[in-house]
Amino acid sequence: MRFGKFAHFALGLSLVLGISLTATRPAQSETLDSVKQRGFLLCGVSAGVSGFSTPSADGGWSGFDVDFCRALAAAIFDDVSKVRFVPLNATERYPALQAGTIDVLSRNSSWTISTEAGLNLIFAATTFYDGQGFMVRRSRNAATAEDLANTKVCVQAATTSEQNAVDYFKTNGMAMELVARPTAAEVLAAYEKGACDVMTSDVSALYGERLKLEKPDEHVILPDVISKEALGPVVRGDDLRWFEIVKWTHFAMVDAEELGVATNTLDAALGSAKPDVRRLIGRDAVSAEKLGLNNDFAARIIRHVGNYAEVYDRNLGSKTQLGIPRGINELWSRGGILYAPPMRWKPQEINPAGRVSSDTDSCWFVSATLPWRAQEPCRWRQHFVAVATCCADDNSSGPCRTCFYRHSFRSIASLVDLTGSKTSSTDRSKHSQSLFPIQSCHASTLKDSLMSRPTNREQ
Ligand SMILES: N[C@@H](CCC(=O)N[C@@H](CS)C(=O)NCC(=O)O)C(=O)O
Repeated sequence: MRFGKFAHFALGLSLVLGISLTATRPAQSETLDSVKQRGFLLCGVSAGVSGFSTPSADGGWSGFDVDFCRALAAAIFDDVSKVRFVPLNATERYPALQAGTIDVLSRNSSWTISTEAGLNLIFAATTFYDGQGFMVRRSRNAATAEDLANTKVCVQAATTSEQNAVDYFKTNGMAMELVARPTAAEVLAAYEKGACDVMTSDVSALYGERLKLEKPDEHVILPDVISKEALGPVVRGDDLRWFEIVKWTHFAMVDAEELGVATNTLDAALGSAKPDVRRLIGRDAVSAEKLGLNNDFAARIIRHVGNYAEVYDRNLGSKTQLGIPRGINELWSRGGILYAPPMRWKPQEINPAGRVSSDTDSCWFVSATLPWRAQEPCRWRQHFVAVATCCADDNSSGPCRTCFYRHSFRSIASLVDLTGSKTSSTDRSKHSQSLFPIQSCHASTLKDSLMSRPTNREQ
């Protein structure tokens, strides 16, 4: 019995018996287990949208959506070849995901409430912010979409584009006739042979489709963008762990771009002392193991596929035929809306009273509680924690050898060491056996704070 069916059964039973079920997150991802068992990922892509997913003559695939599948394979297997691509048109895509034919859908799919609420699927992230546009023959002399009244509009069936087009013409009191076709190739063929005056789709897809026309220059994409299309990977709604794996695969790529970690800088990053870089690439504590991934999953993605910018530039950027400007898909820090939470420790894992957190199996945390007044440069908090990776003092990323679970300064000193700011043994003895809170700020600030803290604060 699939977990989904079990969940429905359990929910039904609980309603009948009046028992309330507390939602708990399974420790393992059922999808991840079956991917690992099978030995490769099954990734649904579009049958052929330039820049996003394009099959080549030798059976290979390339594109932005395809690379996302490869990033997942890298995260799971450390091997990008361990993925099979399943081409799906708009009508086929969601049933294929629901039926388990694919593990994830990475196919220019727009995030909608009906997909999530109605089909029990979840969008894990927005990997490309798009919008719908129109393509017309240059000879038509249309300057804006308002010039498209009384036209025949070609669109792919079972897409958000179909509904948006109807809405747009209705809202603007313009007559139109919709010409819907099941595949992208049929839509383009209908447009090319004159079965319609206009072709409408996501702007990114229009750029690619235009290149397939015999004379691309004879066609223009109008400046109007009539909708918001948040495109991203989709998973089944019954496997939250898998959802998190897919989501953090995207976040890792965006974080990597933001931190300047790319394929050609990864080796340098592996020796970096910067805490946020070290966490990203799994040198310091992250909780990826909880998801069933290795802590270095982001490093694997960056090594084999690249960060977000590398993937964008390779498939869609100014050096490609498509040349789609980053626009709103630029990082938030550069004026776009691409924003990923950083990889860092969860406050919930902070334990009171200097006890080791429940996470003893991976030995990530050393914690301490102390009422402490605000003090610069680290703003001490009432309850804070010294967080230390358990892997030996030598910064190795190998298996756990030492768990720094004692609330002694030795643990703290080890933390300082591991964040790259070397602390001498003399420093250690000065502060031995003290228990005090530490905020996870920069290694340098942290060290200063440790060294300048008042003594005799034993709690
Ligand atoms: N983003 C829209 C449109 C997606 C879509 O299917 N667009 C067409 C535009 S050409 C496409 O990708 N077709 C490729 C195919 O069917 O393989 C949606 O999610 O409904």
